Amino acid sequence: MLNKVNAIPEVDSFNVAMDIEDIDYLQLYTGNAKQSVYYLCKLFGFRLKAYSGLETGNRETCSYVLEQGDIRLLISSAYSGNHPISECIKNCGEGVRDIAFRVGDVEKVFHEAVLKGATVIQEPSVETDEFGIYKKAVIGTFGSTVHTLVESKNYEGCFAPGFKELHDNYEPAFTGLTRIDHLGICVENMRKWTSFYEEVLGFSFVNEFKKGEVSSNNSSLMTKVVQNGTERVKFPIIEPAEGSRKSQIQEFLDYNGGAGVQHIALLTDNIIETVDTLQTNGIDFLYTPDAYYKMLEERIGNIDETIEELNKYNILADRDEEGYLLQIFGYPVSDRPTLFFEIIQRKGSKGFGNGNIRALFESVERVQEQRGNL
Ligand code: TYF
Ligand code: FE
Repeated sequence: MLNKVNAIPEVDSFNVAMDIEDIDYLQLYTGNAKQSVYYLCKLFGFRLKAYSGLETGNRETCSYVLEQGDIRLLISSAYSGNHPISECIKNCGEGVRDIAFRVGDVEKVFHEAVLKGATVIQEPSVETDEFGIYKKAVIGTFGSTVHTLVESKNYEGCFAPGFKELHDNYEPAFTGLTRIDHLGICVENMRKWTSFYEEVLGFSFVNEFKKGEVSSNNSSLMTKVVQNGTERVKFPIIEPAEGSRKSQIQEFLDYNGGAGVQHIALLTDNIIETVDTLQTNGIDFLYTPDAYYKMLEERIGNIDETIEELNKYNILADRDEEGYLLQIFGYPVSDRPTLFFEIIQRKGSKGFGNGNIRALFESVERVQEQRGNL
């Protein structure tokens, strides 16, 4: 009876997984936000929308809001070495530290998640300015990653209170990236974190690949995909499995100082045009040997693209009962072999290209050999 003020009525009928609508933004911590913004705009075709920093009265951190299609990135740096952002970069390097969810009701999602065992990082708060009401709360997840819960349905500003509208004049080439398809998450313990998303946030389980099903001759992984109620948030949770060599999953964990977002998979409606533009802009993708394409026709059957064009661009293809998908993997975006981008186009398939893991691991092993990380 003592905590009556905090009691949330009708919590039982509240569906957390449905109230989490989508990823609102991904926040990346970087040592030099200004230059990361330049890279993401010029090479990947993002556009600058908003800014917070010294010029807007923010004495602690600077953040740039980048957008493309439904994708929103928040690129942040700190002005001092003892700020948590600087500490985080020291330990984990540059990467995704916040997967913010757009929710219908912050208080309800927060209380439900905390009731089921989520760590509290920041209690629900309300900020108001001339553009409306912005509510948020923060809970912890794998590694040093967090989920900010954002309720902005009554907010009309460019991003959040404290941000001012700011535009770039980079005029990047159109790359055609439309939304975040999924985030590949590397963890030490797959069961622990799939259970977290299932139990704490009500996510459901999509599919699973065990050790040996997805491996090269030398390295291996286990993965299980979880998704939210609207099926807009999809997380393949990946754990390294024993192999004779260090897998790229273990390499990620070593250099990231533990669990984290390993790849951001971005969706396009035309992967050939997207990859062509990204390559012209100067982005390198993993190489796939010709032998892969010799066997591809048999594996993939009839597709709209020619094997020759896929081969030319190093694009991988995979088929399941519902259709096929095309995907390609980039190199890590910073010097530590951690975060990278995947580009993906779906033609019916709702899978994640597990038929390509062998080819992928073999390409990565060639690069790992150069890094001395086998
Ligand atoms: O997200 C996925 O599951 C696929 C496959 O290091 C994958 O993109 C898994 C692990 C990995 C790279 C890709
Ligand atoms: Fe992926």
